[in-house]
Amino acid sequence: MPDLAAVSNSGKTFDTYSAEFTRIAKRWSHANGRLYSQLRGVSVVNGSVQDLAPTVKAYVEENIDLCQPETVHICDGSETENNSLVNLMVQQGTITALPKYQNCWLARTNPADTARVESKTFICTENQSETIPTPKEGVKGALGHWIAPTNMEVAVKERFTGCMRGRTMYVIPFSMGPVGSPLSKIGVELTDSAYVVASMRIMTRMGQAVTQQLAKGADFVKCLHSVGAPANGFVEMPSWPCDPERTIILHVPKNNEIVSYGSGYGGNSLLGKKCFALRIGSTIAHKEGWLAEHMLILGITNPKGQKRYIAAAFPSACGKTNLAMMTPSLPGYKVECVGDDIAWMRFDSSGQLRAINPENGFFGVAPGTSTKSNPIAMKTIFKNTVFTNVASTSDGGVFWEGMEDDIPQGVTIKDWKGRKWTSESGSPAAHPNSRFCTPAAQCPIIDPAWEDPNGVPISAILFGGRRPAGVPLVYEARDWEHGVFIGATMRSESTAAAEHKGKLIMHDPFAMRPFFGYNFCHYLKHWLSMKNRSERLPKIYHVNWFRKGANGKFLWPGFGENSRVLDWILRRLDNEDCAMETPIGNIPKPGSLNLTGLKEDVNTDELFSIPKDFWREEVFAIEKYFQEQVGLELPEEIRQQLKALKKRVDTM
Ligand code: OXD
Ligand code: MN
Repeated sequence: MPDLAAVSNSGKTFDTYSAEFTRIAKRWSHANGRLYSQLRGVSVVNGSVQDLAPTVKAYVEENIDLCQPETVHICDGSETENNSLVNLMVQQGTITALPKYQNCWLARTNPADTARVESKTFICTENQSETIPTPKEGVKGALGHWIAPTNMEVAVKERFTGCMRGRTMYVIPFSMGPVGSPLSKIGVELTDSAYVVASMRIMTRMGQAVTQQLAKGADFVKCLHSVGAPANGFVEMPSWPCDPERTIILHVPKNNEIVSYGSGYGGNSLLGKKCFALRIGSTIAHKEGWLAEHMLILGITNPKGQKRYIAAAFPSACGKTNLAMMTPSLPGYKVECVGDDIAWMRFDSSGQLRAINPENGFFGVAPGTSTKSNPIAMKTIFKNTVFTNVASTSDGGVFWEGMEDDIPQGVTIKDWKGRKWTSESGSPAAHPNSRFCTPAAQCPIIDPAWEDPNGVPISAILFGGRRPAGVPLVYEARDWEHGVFIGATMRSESTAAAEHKGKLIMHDPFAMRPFFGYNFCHYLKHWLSMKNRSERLPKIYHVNWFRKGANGKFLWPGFGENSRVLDWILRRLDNEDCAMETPIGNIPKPGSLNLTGLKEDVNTDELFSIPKDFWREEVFAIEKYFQEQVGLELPEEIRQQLKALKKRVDTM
């Protein structure tokens, strides 16, 4: 409430007092028994303006002026708030109930808005070289996109002016990481999408507790988001307004600021995830001396009861969620999940690398998730979950490729566009990038320390990708520098997580190619510099579950059997003499990978072979990539690593 006493004590006449009172009374009204106020003349329909820190209030006001919403809703993160947003979305046709499960919802997006749009994602810095290395003349840069500040200003004005007219601006205070942890960071997202609010409530710690941290003066990352419609024109699908033609995702590291327009989908709109936790996060980490990475974090306990934590970077849709929730096939092993997508890691004062999962939920790729591939995910996702672009079943449930065995007889299916679907339809039932958005705390194997404010101690880092040919199941880096080189030279088959078509083998250094917040070469130097921070650096490995044999079939069964690879890694961490040197790194000595009880025959010779021709081409591809994308900026240590690999491969 405004301070009326201050008004009455200000020595004004009764008339001015009464006029002022009327003005204040107009600004404040009672509705549903709650006090509502205004900001910049716009009604605040939920939450209290007085709870907002002055810096947050100023940020909201500035964007009210720009976006011109009809109302403002300050999110408190409560269940009541969530229920009313869910009701609103049901009325608008954005989501429908899935009565087969408890509190689960299905959203269908505009088919033009189904994935991250890497081509429309930019980092804004004064100089291009802060954002991306300078590619060779005539070559298109593939390590991010730069935008100049003046161009960004024009792009924002053009798109955001009046974009929320007639609608509500939601103010979402959120924390990446447990509220109050020294490793966590705060953000405030302004959005015109109720779907985004409901999803951010799952994916982040959101609402009142964060507002309180902000009131204590905590810094925050500014996140502005609009679906861009209907105020800006014709909407083809009113239940999922968006503006795909003009979608743009902008990041300003200097101001810790994110601006996203035109898409309501996933990483484009849930700004805590890729935009904050990775792109802006990596720039903050660079400044502050830590690492913000596209990595899962898992805890693994061996049969002796010894527990270790591992972080692993795989490109999008390459099985991070499956590994993070693995059910080990090796007896006596236990895996527990800390996170499935992002790790924030820093060395503590004793030189131990510690990691937190900054997220609060899983935004997992649905197709391929099944009782066989990931039974733990299947036990996690059927309550309190928002599914997007999966298929629906006549008994009020969901379906996607991989769930064939879970569909009762007689049940019919509608595909992600709502059309009748059968296995003969000739198109997938669920969109290949369809997702479940589900609270992490529901995971039956969530690690007891997953919210430890100090993070969990990391013993090993894994890099990996989908490599159908030439790359063995596992190899170990010779040392930290070699490990950084392995991360820098990661390649993987493209997936549906972004807008790429076809199955290309793409360079995806550190699985961060779409998520670097600053120049890749500076990022490499930052990783290399970590070796000066500790004498207890984690060991680094490369894994590949996806190698195919001459018959075109996978050589390795994957999933729970990957525990055999983790077992070998853990034994290496215990300095067991179970590795042998090869030109690319150390692989298991023959017979040292525990294959006892494996149900199918595995051709280990083929699985671990290192074909000279393949590796010559690999070295050539890496050399070309560095020459074209990075040129002289490539750190000397990486250049030397490449030279040494080439020599080792040539003399194979
Ligand atoms: C994701 C991605 O959504 O990497 O996690 O695309
Ligand atoms: Mn990801």
